[in-house]
Amino acid sequence: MKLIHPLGLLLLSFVSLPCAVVVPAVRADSWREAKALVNWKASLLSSADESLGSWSLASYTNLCRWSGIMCDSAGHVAELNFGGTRLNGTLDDLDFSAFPHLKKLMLVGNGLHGTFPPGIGNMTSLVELQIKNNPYLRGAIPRSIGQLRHLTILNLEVLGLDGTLPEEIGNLTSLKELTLSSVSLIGSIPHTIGILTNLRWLQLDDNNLTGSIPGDIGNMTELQTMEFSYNYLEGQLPSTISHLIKLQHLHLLENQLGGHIFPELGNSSLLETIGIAENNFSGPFPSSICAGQAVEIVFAEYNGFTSIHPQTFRNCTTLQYVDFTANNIVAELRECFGEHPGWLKLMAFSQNHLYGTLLTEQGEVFLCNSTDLVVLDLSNNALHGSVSMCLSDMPKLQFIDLSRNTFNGVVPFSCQDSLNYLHLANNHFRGTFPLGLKKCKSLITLDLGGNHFSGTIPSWLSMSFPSLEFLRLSSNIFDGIIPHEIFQFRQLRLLDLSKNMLTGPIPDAFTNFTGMIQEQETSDIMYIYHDFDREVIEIVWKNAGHAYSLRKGAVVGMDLSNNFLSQEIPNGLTTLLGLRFLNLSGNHLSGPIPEDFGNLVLLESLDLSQNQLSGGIPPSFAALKSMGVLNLSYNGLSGRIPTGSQLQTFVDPLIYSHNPGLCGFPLEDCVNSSASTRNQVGKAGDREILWVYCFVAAGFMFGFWLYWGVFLFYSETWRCAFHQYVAWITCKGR
Ligand SMILES: *[C@@H]1O[C@H](CO)[C@@H](O)[C@H](O)[C@H]1NC(C)=O
Ligand SMILES: *[C@@H]1O[C@H](CO)[C@@H](O)[C@H](O)[C@H]1NC(C)=O
Ligand SMILES: *[C@@H]1O[C@H](CO)[C@@H](O)[C@H](O)[C@H]1NC(C)=O
Ligand SMILES: *[C@@H]1O[C@H](CO)[C@@H](O)[C@H](O)[C@H]1NC(C)=O
Ligand SMILES: *[C@@H]1O[C@H](CO)[C@@H](O)[C@H](O)[C@H]1NC(C)=O
Ligand SMILES: *[C@@H]1O[C@H](CO)[C@@H](O)[C@H](O)[C@H]1NC(C)=O
Ligand SMILES: *[C@@H]1O[C@H](CO)[C@@H](O)[C@H](O)[C@H]1NC(C)=O
Ligand SMILES: *[C@@H]1O[C@H](CO)[C@@H](O)[C@H](O)[C@H]1NC(C)=O
Ligand SMILES: *[C@@H]1O[C@H](CO)[C@@H](O)[C@H](O)[C@H]1NC(C)=O
Ligand SMILES: *[C@@H]1O[C@H](CO)[C@@H](O)[C@H](O)[C@H]1NC(C)=O
Ligand SMILES: *[C@@H]1O[C@H](CO)[C@@H](O)[C@H](O)[C@H]1NC(C)=O
Ligand SMILES: CC(=O)N[C@H]1CO[C@H](CO)[C@@H](O)[C@@H]1O
Repeated sequence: MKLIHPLGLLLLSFVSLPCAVVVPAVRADSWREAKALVNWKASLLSSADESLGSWSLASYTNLCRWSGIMCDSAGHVAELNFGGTRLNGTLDDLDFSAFPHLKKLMLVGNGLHGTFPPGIGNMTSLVELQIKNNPYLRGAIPRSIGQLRHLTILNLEVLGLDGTLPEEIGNLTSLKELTLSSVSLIGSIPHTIGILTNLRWLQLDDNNLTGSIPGDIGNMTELQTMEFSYNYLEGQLPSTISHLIKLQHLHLLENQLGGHIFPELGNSSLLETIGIAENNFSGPFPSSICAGQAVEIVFAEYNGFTSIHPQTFRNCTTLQYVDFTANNIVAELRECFGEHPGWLKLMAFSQNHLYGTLLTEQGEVFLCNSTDLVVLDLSNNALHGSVSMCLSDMPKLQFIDLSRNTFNGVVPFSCQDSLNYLHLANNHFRGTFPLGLKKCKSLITLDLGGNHFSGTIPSWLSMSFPSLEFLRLSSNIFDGIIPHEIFQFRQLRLLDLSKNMLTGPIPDAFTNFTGMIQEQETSDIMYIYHDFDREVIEIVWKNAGHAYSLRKGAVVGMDLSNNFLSQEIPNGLTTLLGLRFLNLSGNHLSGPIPEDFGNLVLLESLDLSQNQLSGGIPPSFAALKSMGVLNLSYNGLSGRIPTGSQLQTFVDPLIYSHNPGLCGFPLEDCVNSSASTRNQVGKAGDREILWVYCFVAAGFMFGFWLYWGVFLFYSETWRCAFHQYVAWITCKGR
């Protein structure tokens, strides 16, 4: 190739003689550009060849038609665009200085490795530089980047860099968009960033940036979006941010920022989003936050705010999403939101100290005007009083969590088809199972645990809630039997009826109970809004309570403990192969443990303690390879504890205690104990012993009647004769 080229150039120069002044100059540039590209191509691994097939020096006059290349009107390479092309190599052999006219360079998802090339600063005409999704591209952003004075868009995302953001970034005074997301930047944000007064978009999220946000940031008066989330930024928010009168979106989620928020933050009449969640902000939340009348989103969860001024949200007609979960806010509910807050798709104030009731002084529910409400989370506060009907008038409501307050009275409300999650746990609700819920056809979770509900568990639940996955009715005073229809839920994966007063057998009707048959790896729970993931349910397994995120998906379990359930453990239970935990402790269950228990290979926690189970531990127990917690104590079990690698890890003899007939590791060895010989004989042996006892008893009865019957029923002479006969035998024996 190299040999052909001068000849070709010579030939071409002759042919196009009239244009000899201009064209050879362009051709010479083309030659240089083509050569740089072909040299680079040669350095790439073979897999790149196909996509760059058109690149060859022989066709350098066609350079502008090579794949990934666009030329300007003068025929210079103006754009290199390798979106999605697998290049599989480094940028080391690309001569950047060969492209003095390049305006745009795009390298997206190319499998590039090696280091970020300093030579990139030679492309001094660049207007747009985007290098994205090349996670093995290492090194640092070079200082030479400051030479790209015409750059208006710099977009580096998902790269494996580890350097700081160089001060020279401040030289790029034409920049309008600067995105450096997920590129592992370390160090602090250079104050020179404040020089970029034309910048509209500044995104530095998901890096390892430390230090404080420089006050110079207030000089960037064109800024509309500031995204610094997911870093380690600390210190106070500089008050100069209030100079950013065009700011619309402020995202500072998950940093270590602290102190008070200055009141002027709300002055901007364009500010829509305030994302300050998961920091260490404290003090009162500024009352003027809505002064600009544009705020739609306030994500302030997981901070240390102590109060919300009563006026704060009253005039916030634009507000839609408000999340103050897990702060220290002490406030009266209605004082905080006004009598009729019309906003809100999302209202999340869980884990604060809100007090008061949901009712207004006129006895109306203060929330009734919020017909757009999607999420209402007031759990873990100090609210009281009754809960009203109007929740059923909210056609978009998907999530209600009022758990862990002191609400009382009956649950009068019904719901719309929209409702997926209903959490009313740990309050003082009473009355029978709320009939109004019959209409909640779309429920995925129903948690009524820890209240004073009474009466029977209705048989219509599985009919009315066809999509239910999580049902928790524990710690109430439900009585009566467990209706067999409970096992007609097709998607149920958590059933917790523990700590009630249920009687009768566990129904053996599992054929339609398909939700527990399979392992549930992931959850198909949809996000209600972008990252709201507070769908939590309290479960007890492995002897401890957990606030379990439904999003984790994997939990499949049944807890029927602490009731008055009787009769045998149904065999059908052993078909629920997805079970991760099963707790039947504290009932009156009797009979043997089903032989096929070993089928439940995913079982991690099994508690059958405090029942009247008898017989042996089935040998199939040795197959329960996932088991981490086992408790069989306080039963009437007997025989040898099966051996199996997993069972050998249960060294605590207390899990078998109060079963007088059990032996083997970790209890006493079966061979030496008297219990063992009897047990090894097994059931047949037991039957023999029973026969022996019967014969002995029968023999005794026979003898008894033979002796005393004579006295009772026969004549005096016979009695005497009999006595003499016995005496004679006795004497003769001596
Ligand atoms: C890149 O090249 C290496 C080494 O030849 C090869 O193992 C790898 O599969 C290639 N990757 C791609 C995405 O082509
Ligand atoms: C290109 O950039 C490198 C590194 O910044 C530099 O050493 C080299 O002199 C530059 N070449 C040209 C032709 O500008
Ligand atoms: C960034 O922080 C994460 C987590 O702290 C760490 O694993 C990673 O190595 C850090 N990256 C750099 C480039 O320092
Ligand atoms: C920002 O503005 C202030 C006050 O006008 C000035 O003192 C400071 O040097 C500026 N910062 C930058 C980085 O331009
Ligand atoms: C910003 O708001 C505060 C009160 O919230 C007000 O006193 C101040 O004048 C406002 N500043 C500007 C520049 O609008
Ligand atoms: C959070 O702020 C408080 C003071 O408001 C301070 O005592 C505490 O150390 C801070 N925590 C962190 C992790 O910075
Ligand atoms: C709320 O709006 C009313 C009526 O427009 C006004 O009188 C009041 O001052 C406003 N309150 C706040 C805190 O802005
Ligand atoms: C809210 O609802 C009440 C009655 O339910 C009504 O009187 C009031 O006008 C409504 N307010 C708004 C702002 O819609
Ligand atoms: C399973 O569901 C079918 C159809 O709904 C029903 O006919 C059948 O009786 C159910 N079986 C059990 C054991 O509940
Ligand atoms: C079974 O439930 C009881 C309470 O009903 C609880 O105390 C026990 O720890 C649970 N067992 C396991 C293994 O979690
Ligand atoms: C087993 O269950 C009994 C009764 O339910 C309980 O008292 C005991 O603490 C439990 N033991 C273990 C080791 O979990
Ligand atoms: C020409 C120019 O503005 N150069 C500046 C580039 O950035 C560095 C570091 O901030 C400055 O020292 C230069 O003056």
